[in-house]
Amino acid sequence: MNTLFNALWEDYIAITPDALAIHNEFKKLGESVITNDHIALRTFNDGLINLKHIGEHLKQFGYQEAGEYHFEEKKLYAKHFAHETDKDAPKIFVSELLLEEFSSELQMFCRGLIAEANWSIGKNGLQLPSRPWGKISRTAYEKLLEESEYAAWLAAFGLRANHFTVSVNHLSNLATLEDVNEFLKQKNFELNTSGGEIKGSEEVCLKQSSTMANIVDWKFEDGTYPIRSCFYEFAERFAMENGELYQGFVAASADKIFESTNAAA
Ligand code: OOG
Ligand code: NI
Repeated sequence: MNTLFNALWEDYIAITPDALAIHNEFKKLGESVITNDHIALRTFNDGLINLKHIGEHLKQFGYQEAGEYHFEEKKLYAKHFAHETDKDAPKIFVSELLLEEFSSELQMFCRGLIAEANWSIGKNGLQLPSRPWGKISRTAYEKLLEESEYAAWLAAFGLRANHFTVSVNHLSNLATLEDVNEFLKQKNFELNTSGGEIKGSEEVCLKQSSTMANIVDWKFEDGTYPIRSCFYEFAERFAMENGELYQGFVAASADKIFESTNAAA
């Protein structure tokens, strides 16, 4: 399991300089261990990369299904997976794009990528992280953006950690999510303000915030262009009536977190 998270982290920080910079700022504050609440993956609802197959792949690392979520407007379905025995292991949030709800043009394009993925997975098995298809063109990316920011991101980046999430409960020098946000703003990191800087509340037992994804130079079939890559998230969990910390997600908040990769205005 640690090998999986190490590989995902290395791949993630290579294209998310803000995450590494914030991680290092926390270390400077005296946080010796930074605990991850969860990471997230994105995929299409078809072929060997669909949510069901990813879920099966995660079983070998000791993960099992622990909750499901619907996002009607964004046309997504998601599940989260939790480790069977290790309570401190990061949860894994996996969403998939509901292809049949989009134009036939988008479907045709994405099913082409899925065909490439099926071929590569048939040969080498499912790898995380990976983009089991080739570079797309800038025109294809722009076309996808018109219908779904998520589809454009997924086609460009593939199966990789879309974000890591710091567990605020485990920090010793910043007590609340509000403190974390103040600290980040002081250091000039850009926060996602969709739905407010803080998504969720103590009532729903989960408060979350995130940076806006970094803008990185990304290689397309026809050249290199700056686009938003990945973001860093911060989560503070609260106790339920039975006294235990809530371990699920909140769809209304997640809906806004997805927008952390939206194209720069
Ligand atoms: C996932 C967004 C949802 C959360 O913590 O609610 C999420 C994504 O952007 O792929 O991570
Ligand atoms: Ni998240």
